[in-house]
Amino acid sequence: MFKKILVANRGEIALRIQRACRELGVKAVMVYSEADRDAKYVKLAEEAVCIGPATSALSYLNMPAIISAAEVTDAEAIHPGYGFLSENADFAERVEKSGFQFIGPSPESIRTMGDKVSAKQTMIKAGVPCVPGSEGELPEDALQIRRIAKAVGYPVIIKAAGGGGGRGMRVVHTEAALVNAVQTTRAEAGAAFGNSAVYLEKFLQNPRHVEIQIMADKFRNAVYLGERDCSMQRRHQKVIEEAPAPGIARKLIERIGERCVAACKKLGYRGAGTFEFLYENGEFYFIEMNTRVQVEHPVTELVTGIDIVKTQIMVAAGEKLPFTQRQIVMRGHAIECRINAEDPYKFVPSPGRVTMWHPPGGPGVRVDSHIYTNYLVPPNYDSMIGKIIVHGDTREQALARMRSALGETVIEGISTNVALHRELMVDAKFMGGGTNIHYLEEWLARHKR
Ligand code: MV4
Repeated sequence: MFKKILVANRGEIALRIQRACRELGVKAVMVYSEADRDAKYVKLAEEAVCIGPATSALSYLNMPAIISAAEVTDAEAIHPGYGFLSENADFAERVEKSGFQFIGPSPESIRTMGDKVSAKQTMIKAGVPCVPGSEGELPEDALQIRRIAKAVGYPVIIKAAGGGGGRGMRVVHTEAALVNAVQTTRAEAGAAFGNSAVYLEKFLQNPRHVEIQIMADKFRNAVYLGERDCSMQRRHQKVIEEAPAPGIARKLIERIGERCVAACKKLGYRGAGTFEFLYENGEFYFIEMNTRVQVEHPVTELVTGIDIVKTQIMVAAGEKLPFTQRQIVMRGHAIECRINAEDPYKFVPSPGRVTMWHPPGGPGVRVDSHIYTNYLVPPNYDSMIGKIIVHGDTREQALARMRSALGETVIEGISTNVALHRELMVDAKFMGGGTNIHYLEEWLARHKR
């Protein structure tokens, strides 16, 4: 096991990784920007290094500053968390070339999955079901583009190979609009991602977003840790996640999970990973793979009892996966509410001083947050200030525990979305389970204030 690792992130995930290190007996070096000097995990750290000013580009995205911090503190490995440099293949490569272990997959795996065309081609070859579409990048020729779209059937969606997470996409309903849409998406993609390659898929109108968590070691052992339903989202920002996905047959999850595991083994993938699928009419369609730990990993931890962050560190250190697929048992139901510092109606960020923080507690309640009473939420970063996660024997019990937890939660001094969560937890459709990716935005339109 490593003696010391460097945590190249901030906020709740920095605290989460620090906690995993403490449990493993690994020293954690925290890095921080000038805006995060007073962060809880910095105060709690045995070692912390300032890596630059508040602006992310000069601190949390500053590769030389982070690698230097690892050098001066004698860390052996770097955990990138999520966001920032976590899916940057060049960073992973520079970390390894500097003699550190990157806590994540190989730069090659990150690069393959970062290009959505190569990711999809890899999954098709590995037997993972994908959305029907252009096999690979779209050609230049207008006639050929029309032929592909006609074969797939309208509506279709044009996506940038360099995009992902909802960036660089365009839905096309008619042949008349097709070639123009392809040209526009290409131009935007070239400007935004430095890669003008685009691909085409059948556009699914009312899918759910269901993802499979996998873990793999350096010896081609891989397991899946069940699924998460992340359909409750607004503008591609997830708001509520849960595990398992309501109403999907276990047999089907097992079949898809086994396909994901087979793909990981074929690829020689290591570390944590997430296969994102659209689920519609009883079928799974792969869309993207994330090569990092995800915000919503705690719901999987609660239903499996497995510590995903600890396991990431163990497999990066060269240990074998400490469990087999047969040993993984899913128990009960978990729900996560993301708590954001934002205006509850306009959704604009609401940074500032937290004058009072009273977190919820009790059986089956987990709070992952770095905030404290008197903490100043900086305006420079994502507005998520923490997560409330609950576990129960059934979905109904988890919902009841979440209602109770949200009822206890006090955050004063800033605006948050806690009241929105309270309303959603008593919404009849959400309580029924299985709402699709459009449900939250439709709900918000109905409840306009
Ligand atoms: C799609 C789709 C419908 N059909 N692909 C958006 C984020 C990116 N990961 C992929 N996205 C979508 N791809 C096909 N072929 C609908 C979406 C989509 C979406 C997906 C997951 C969660 C929320 C979403 C919101 C809008 C659109």
